[in-house]
Amino acid sequence: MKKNFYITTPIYYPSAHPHLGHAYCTTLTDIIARNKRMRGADVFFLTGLDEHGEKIQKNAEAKGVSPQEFVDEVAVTFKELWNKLRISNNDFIRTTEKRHLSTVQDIFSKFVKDEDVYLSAYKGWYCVHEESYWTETQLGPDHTCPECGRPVEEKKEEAYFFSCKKYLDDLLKLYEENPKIIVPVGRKTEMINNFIKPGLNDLCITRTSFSWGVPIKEKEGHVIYVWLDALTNYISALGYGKKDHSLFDKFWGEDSEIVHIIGADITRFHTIYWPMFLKALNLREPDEVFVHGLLMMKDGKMSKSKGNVVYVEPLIERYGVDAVRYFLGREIVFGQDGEFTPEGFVERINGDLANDFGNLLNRTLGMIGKYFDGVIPSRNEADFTDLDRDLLEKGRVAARSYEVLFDDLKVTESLAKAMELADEANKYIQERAPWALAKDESKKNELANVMNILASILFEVGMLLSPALVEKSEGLFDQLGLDKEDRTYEKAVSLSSLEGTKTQKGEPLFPRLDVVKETEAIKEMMAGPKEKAAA
Ligand code: ME8
Repeated sequence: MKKNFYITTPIYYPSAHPHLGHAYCTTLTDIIARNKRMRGADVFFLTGLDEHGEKIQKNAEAKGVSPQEFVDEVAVTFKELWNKLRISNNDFIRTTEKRHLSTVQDIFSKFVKDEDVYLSAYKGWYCVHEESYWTETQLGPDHTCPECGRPVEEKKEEAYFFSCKKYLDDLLKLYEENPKIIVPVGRKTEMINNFIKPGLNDLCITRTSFSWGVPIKEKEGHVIYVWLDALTNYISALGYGKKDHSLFDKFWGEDSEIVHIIGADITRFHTIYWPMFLKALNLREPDEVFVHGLLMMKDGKMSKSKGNVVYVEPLIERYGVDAVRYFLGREIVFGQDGEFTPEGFVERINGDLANDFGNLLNRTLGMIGKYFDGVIPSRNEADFTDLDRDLLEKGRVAARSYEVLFDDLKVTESLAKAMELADEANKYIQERAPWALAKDESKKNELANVMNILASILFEVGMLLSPALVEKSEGLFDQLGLDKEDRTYEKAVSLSSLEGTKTQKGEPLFPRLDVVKETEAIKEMMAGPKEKAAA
């Protein structure tokens, strides 16, 4: 693990209230950022909004407000949601900010000077919704957008183009040399087969038919076409090209690990054009572009335009932020598409959090209370049995696998690993049967060992889950009676003895949900008037 770690989400379009799909990407990125911080990395986590473009301009017109007023209003809803979800981003970039705008203009000017761009005319099939031009061969049936299925329109206008041909060899070399540049690898094959093999066209990077964008200095009437504007956020936020570029030097330098987390819908822009722009700027590429899957509903991708979105606020209100965060991290394998269902949500919370995790906590603290007046007893290795040694060893192995999995961005598997350890500890309770040991005075030492080991394992499980369970992990540490300064990753995974600590058994952290009632409640949220639910 490198010391400096830079991680980003896509910058979302503030075209409407954010939904669970946006929350999915931001939460997963947050879980990774928190994991790396907890393990000692110096992390910079960026998210933000992509505020220009024809779609935003049209939405604002429809609402009778200026585009700036429109995005200002929606920006608040994104920021509020990230607060509610306890997102720990270090910065929030908006592409209408001056710090970003001037960087985009400077980059375009450099491209002009270096002859990376040229003026021409663009003729093609354009999808207003996706803000993408498509070639004839890429179109869906009856001239529809291959991404969203809407009809496309034929357009011709004067435009600047970025010369992709100039950087194609570099891109292919990058694909060869860095297997992580597109993860999962299947997405790379898609890029090669769908876009590169058919012949990569140069990329249109200015437009003249709408005005809501970054104006270029070189020619009246041209604004930067969204993707050059949007992708630049990853470096403008760090101060690239500015007087104070210390953050840029630190987090875009060779000593930094750079990871972009994106959804499958925007892979092309991040893994073809972005590396080319960076090459043209003589800048290093990211280490990894991780493509997560999409949250689907029974009728397809969750999206505002399909009218099937699930809003996050009512879920947080009813089940708490950690239930939502844990569900998102654990239920849908990071990197694959997944379906949101009310049943899946309730089962996941009950099965993992109320049963496995909650039971371990309640039983352990209950027994420490009953047998040792709530004070964690000491351990005596001379009286260890194989089962004791075995559980401690499993705890050590779990921490190591968890780290390897996390560094591979296998977030779902890492959380599952932590939960497996909770399962092991529950099994251990059954096998060691402390209630039987308690009846035998000669087994007092063994009973103390069991309780001591369980407390250490519980501490570890809580720590491993803490990037997802940001509030309840603290609740668990409170109940274990740990001082604030002792709540460190190193201490937790060292599994050292917590003897003498006074535990404070409290309310169950995750009460069991009534399956029928809660499934209905979530269905109600999904069916209810959407705007009201989101308000
Ligand atoms: O594409 N499931 O913005 P956007 C999972 N501004 N993730 C989803 C999702 C779903 N149903 N719906 C959206 C843009 N997302 C550009 C990005 S980046 C330089 C510019 C997430 O508002 C997913 O991460 O359409 C997807 O890539 C992103 O939101 C797209 O957000």
